Amino acid sequence: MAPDPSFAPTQLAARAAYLLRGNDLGVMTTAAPLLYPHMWSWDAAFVSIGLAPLSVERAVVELDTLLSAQWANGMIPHIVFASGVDGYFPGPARWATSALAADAPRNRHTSGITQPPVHAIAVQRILDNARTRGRSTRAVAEAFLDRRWDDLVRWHRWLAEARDQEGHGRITLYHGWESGMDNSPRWDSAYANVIPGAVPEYQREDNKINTDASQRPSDLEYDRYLWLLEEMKSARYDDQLLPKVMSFAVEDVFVSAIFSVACSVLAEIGEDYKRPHSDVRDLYGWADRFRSGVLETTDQRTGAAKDFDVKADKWIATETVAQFSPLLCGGLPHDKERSLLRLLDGPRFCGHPDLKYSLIPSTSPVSRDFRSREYWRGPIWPVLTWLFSWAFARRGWAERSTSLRREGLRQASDGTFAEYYEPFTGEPLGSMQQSWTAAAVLDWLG
Ligand code: 9WN
Repeated sequence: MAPDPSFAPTQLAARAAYLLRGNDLGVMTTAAPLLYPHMWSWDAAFVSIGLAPLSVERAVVELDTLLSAQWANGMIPHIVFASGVDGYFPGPARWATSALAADAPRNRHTSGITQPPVHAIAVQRILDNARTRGRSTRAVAEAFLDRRWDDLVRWHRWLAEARDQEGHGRITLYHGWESGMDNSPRWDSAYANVIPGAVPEYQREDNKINTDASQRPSDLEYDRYLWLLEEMKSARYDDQLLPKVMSFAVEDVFVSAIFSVACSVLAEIGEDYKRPHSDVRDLYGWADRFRSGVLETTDQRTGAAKDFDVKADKWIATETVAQFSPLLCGGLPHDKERSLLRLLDGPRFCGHPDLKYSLIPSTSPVSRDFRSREYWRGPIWPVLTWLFSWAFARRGWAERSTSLRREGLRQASDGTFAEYYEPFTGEPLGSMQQSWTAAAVLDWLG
């Protein structure tokens, strides 16, 4: 058998840069060339992190494009559609946001849901990169912050208000796609209560591009995804009506932890760049509220976090990466945090003896929900590796951060820039040439 190809760091970085260039449509980078030919919200944030070491100017353009599609209520939509590009379903006609939603932008086509709020992290990485450059590049980054500060705060305010109407300190999602982990076992019980009504006829595009059915969600899952769109459309995407009409509503602990840390990051930027005190105060307030919301979900013994099914009024405990949410935002008492780190290092996750790389699988290999190749039910996502390695560095855990980076780079050295990887064999799965995988590599190697 031929040995696996393995690219040296400089070659790998060059290929990653070349990939992002290839996926660049001008002012937006597609999430992937075939499977995802538009701009996705959290993908765009990660893409700008990868672009920053190459060109701060281009990284800023990416976030500007995304923010120019922000809704009037403050929501950053999960997809900004590239003009005149087909090949993804559901597209603009199915979402019909321009026609139905009072808050949707008039000059751009977007979806009607949101995605995890990692954008402040991207802004911080852009500013970090800019500080190492000359004056004109620093000025570009600072002008971006001047131009977009209010939009970024509006985005966070919308999450804190419209998506936590009860003040639990946890973000409510009305669609599994909003979690970014579409068909994770985390959502199985909540989806079981989504009974699709008359879903208008549709044709999937994703399974024409990725023809291996074991790697993508099933048709029944798609019926449910599409039914939720019909429910949202019946409420004209109105924030106040969604809690009443939606048959899927969950408090996502992972998104809540990301939100908490993103609020802290944005508040720190606000302090450094002398933004209004009231904004900084609100941001720190949300960081605390959502950190408490995350901590409230944790298991007494292990420190593992849970999601909450709002419709069924019950906690959802699954053996997935979401258990480790408190490690992102911090705040666990010392002994509980040590237990959670032991769980992370142990045989149920990174220490599983059969893993090819010591990385965090999306679902624990020992869970009965585990599927080694199936979307969000087992494979390893490089972008999540990046997120944890960034968070661990922020927490001051240099060794842990370096170890994730090292293993993440070993996994990515096959040069496919796959969307996700089979945990035992390291086989690249899903879309190849995925932009955020290249971005993670560029940040690691930058
Ligand atoms: C639906 C683009 C996106 C990611 C998500 C990932 C997948 C879309 C899909 O691709 O979701 O939004 O069609 O499967 O789950 O995290 O942002 O890369």
